[in-house]
Amino acid sequence: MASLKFDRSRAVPMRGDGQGQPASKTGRLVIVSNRVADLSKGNLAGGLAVAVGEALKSSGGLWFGWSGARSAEAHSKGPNIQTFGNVSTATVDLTEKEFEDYYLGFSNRCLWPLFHYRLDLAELHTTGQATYFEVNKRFAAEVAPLIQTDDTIWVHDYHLIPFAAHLRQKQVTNRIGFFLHIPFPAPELFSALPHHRDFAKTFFAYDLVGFQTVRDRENFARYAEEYLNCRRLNDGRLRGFGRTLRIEAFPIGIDAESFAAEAEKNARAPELRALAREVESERLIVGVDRLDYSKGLPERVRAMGSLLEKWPNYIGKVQLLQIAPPTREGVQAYDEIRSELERITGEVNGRYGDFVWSPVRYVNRPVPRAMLAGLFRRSRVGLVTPLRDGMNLVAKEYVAAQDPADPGVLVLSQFAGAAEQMEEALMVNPHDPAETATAIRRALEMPLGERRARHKALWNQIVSESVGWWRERFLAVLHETNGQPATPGGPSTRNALRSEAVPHEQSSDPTAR
Ligand code: ADQ
Repeated sequence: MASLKFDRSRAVPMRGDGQGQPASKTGRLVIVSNRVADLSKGNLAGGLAVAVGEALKSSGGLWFGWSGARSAEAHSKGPNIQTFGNVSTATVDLTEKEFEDYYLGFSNRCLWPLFHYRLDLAELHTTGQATYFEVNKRFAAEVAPLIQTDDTIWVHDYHLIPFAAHLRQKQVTNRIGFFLHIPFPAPELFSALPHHRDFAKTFFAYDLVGFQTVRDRENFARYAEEYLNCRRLNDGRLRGFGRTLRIEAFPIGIDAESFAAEAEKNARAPELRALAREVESERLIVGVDRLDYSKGLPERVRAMGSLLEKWPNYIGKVQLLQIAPPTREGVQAYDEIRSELERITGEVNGRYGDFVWSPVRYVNRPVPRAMLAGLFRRSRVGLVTPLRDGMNLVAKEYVAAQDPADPGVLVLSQFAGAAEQMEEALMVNPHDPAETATAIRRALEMPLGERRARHKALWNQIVSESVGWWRERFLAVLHETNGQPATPGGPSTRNALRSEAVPHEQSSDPTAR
């Protein structure tokens, strides 16, 4: 088994200039993702929009995905195409049933928990799996006529895993890459998914599959070898279903310099000055997450309780400001995590708080990005303790926002993908509140020299492995894959995916579910 540490040399393309320039720059870029950013807004804020927006602008291209709207005419309308300079967006609606079964159902009630190691929460028998495949098929049919011969196609995330298999059925032979933003679980967990082999073999319609971490890549490779009878080649690629699939770890990054500038500009915002009057900066601990059960929020509040129990000198002095806006409302597990967080917060505040101070301040709504940057800079501790996370960009943003002369300290879960790169953070097991409490204390008391040294190492890491580095590496590696033709010269992808028997069970057409 390969080492589970992120190996920088492997993420570098075999050819290319090593500076992040694609080895052979050809044609447009086509991005396919569940949601599409609104390009009419000049400034793209955060997430995938920033990550791929630049690449789209430089090569020209198309961004295809769900409009965010639900309508009864979703199937008859065709894509809504809008053009902004050399970039177009093409969006389609979902029907109510598709929204319920493809988005809330199979994607978010089954795949999300399963891929985050939460077999207990995964609704494995959801009827949504068939609709998930149908939506992928319809999306592929809607985008196929818009694709040009020399386009490079880059598909994102767990909503769209079988997308390329459907596109290949439309005789699309372009290079197609896929990036999984969330973890890929241990094979023993993944194999609990009904029809997992039919589902997993659709990965082989891609030329390149990118994961956040080496651990995720190796989980997938082990699954493919053990459950799909694929062969691992000496260079790490996987051979199966008549195709050769390159798999790599591409840890996603941020634009650290621009986030740092934002933090510096906003650290003295009036709202934050008011906060500073109540809690001294050197006693402020921050957490910023979507309110998701993968983020370890109740465990984090328990750790605050543990800190105050063990070191009562902090009572009345430190505060955790936890910003956690609601997400995926309508999925029961999210309602439950919200109630649990509110109950535990009430418990800890009730036990340790008084008239003028409470240990946990909880804000249940989104906060503008600029304000978050300023808040990170004004705090002493960044608490990023997910139970499982593909990467976790908040960890990187927290480091980017710090004043290098007087930086705060990052406390990071060993189960965040970011832990593979950010070794100078204080690493914790988020399931152990006592261990997290000890790390919080260490962060609060850390001498300036150690804070600076840790921050410097982390800053260098996030600047060199930025979002631009991630994007260019992915595209450079994708460009150097052979773009295996689906027609003469090799077995057709369509036939390979259809007819090559999966030895363990009766193979059905994965794209016809
Ligand atoms: P997420 O699970 O959404 O992303 P994360 O990586 O932390 O998690 O990104 C969240 C982004 O939203 C950050 O840029 C953060 O600043 C912003 N954000 C969070 N809370 C906010 C709030 N209250 N108000 C405003 N903005 C807020 C998925 C995977 C991650 C992976 C990313 C990118 O789950 O593991 O790192 O995709 O690949």
